[in-house]
Amino acid sequence: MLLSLLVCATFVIPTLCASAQNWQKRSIYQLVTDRFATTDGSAPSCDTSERRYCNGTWKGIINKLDYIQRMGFDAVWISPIVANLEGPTGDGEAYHGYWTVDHNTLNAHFGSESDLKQLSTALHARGMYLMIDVVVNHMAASSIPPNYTAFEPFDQQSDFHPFCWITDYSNQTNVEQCWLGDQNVPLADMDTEDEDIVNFFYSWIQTLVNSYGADGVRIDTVKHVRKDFWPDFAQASGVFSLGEVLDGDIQYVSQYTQVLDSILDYPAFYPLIRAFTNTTGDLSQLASTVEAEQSAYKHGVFMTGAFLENADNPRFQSFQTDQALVMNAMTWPFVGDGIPILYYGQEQGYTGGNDPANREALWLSGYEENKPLVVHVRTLNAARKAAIKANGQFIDTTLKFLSATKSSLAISKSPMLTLLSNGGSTSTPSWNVPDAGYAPNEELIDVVSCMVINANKEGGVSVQGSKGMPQVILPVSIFSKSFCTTLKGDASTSLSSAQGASSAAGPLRKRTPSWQLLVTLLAALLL
Ligand code: ABC
Ligand code: CA
Repeated sequence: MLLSLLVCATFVIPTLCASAQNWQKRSIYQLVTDRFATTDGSAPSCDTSERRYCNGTWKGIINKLDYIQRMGFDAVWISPIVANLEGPTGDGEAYHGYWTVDHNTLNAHFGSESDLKQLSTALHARGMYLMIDVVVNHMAASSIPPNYTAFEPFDQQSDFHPFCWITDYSNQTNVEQCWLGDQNVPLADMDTEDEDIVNFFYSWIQTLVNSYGADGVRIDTVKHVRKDFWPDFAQASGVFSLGEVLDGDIQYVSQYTQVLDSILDYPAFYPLIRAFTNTTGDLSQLASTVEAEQSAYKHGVFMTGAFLENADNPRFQSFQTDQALVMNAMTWPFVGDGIPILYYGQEQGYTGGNDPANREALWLSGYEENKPLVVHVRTLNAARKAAIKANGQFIDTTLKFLSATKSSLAISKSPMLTLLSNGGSTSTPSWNVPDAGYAPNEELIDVVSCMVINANKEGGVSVQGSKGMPQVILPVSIFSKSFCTTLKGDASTSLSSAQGASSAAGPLRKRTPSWQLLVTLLAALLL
């Protein structure tokens, strides 16, 4: 682990001193600050194609933490926080936050220093973690050559690699030392070989994390900076690091598992999308990719951040809106070995395609909490927490594919058995999993449908799916039927009988669904 508890003790803002292991038990909600919530709760129009600021703020996030927490998330990844290029460019405004011009000042569009500190404090008060997104690789300009004097603190041309576009991704020197961006917004590539610059960034990240009480850092453009820059950077941050290595190649990505705590699971992302985008997709390719990752990455169980959507790729529903396929695909990040990450808006069924269309304002959804996908996310988070609580080894035991065909997967991560298929909502998939590992005749529940089923005499599972839906199966002893139906928003059952939540509050009366109780219940599962 790169984590240092000593640094943690010196934080200006009290943190939860999150270890990498603690992060692994978490579930992350990723949001674009400008698009998540406004300070006063208003819902201004926000045309993504205009690429302008839409007025989301850190205060706005504070006011909507209930919404995030009620889905069962216990960590929030916010978009980059420092001052960016101002004004319109040929590529729009810097509402996403990745166009740094001043490392030492916050982006005033999102609020004040005090607002960001309050966000951190509010998260910690709920036992939730804050992950900040940081960019080291480049600073953004609006011309070539850039007006270097606009940059802070690096205002000399010599602070940057000489201008050249990245043109050859097979040439690592080109990837590391040439520039990203385009003619409109060239991303001037920092000279991360220069000792002063390196030292600046090591001390900068320590100060940034300490000042705002961050519990983790998501690191941008990791593959664009030499690998040996990163271990000391991660160490200096003093917190958990999650790197973005945007590449589908396992061998390539695996090199970075040596230098950071975790990386985003891009190698599984591409086969995941292909598997569920239509009924002809191949689920066995997803399985073989994951098996290859398990053997290629450090320690075999190296941590990844598992995701279906993010700010750089078209949303899943821009390809496919069949809800059975959507729900199968959405299930994946929550039932595997990685830390589940959900990109805001996915739960509201957003359908935006390529950047900038995939950065819709969430306030336009009304933050509706009874939609099927919100319920699905709440269920998946609760199922994962119940499994973690029931099996002390859940996090450290790698998943196994008990069967993998083109159209179906049976994934075992004890005590959870997940059955996925890509036949779509008109299909009735069936699974026969003889070696599921349950006790003979054990009473089980599919937490997606809340149907109770029984293992057979050998502890195997034979079930038929309905309407192409995924099944996430747990023993009833850790996830009761009444708990399951409560999660769906059905208030007609009593919470008090929910196993796995025996210390939760008393019965919930008919037609009085209490989110407070549900939160208590989810919190009980967390502990
Ligand atoms: C803006 C506009 C876009 C326009 C673009 C040219 O300019 O909004 O509409 O298309 C930020 C903003 C973006 C902005 C960019 C550039 O800056 O968010 O809106 O785009 O100004 C990170 C962040 C990302 C951020 C930046 C920049 C970096 O997550 O949000 O973007 O700070 C590369 C980097 C990666 C970076 C990504 C945007 O570009 O490596 O870190 N993301 C190949 C390459 C990748 C490359 C990718 C996309 O193409 O290998 O390195 O990512 O260009 C797989 C292969 C992969 C392959 C993919 C496409 O296919 O295995 O290797 O990736 O099968
Ligand atoms: Ca670089």
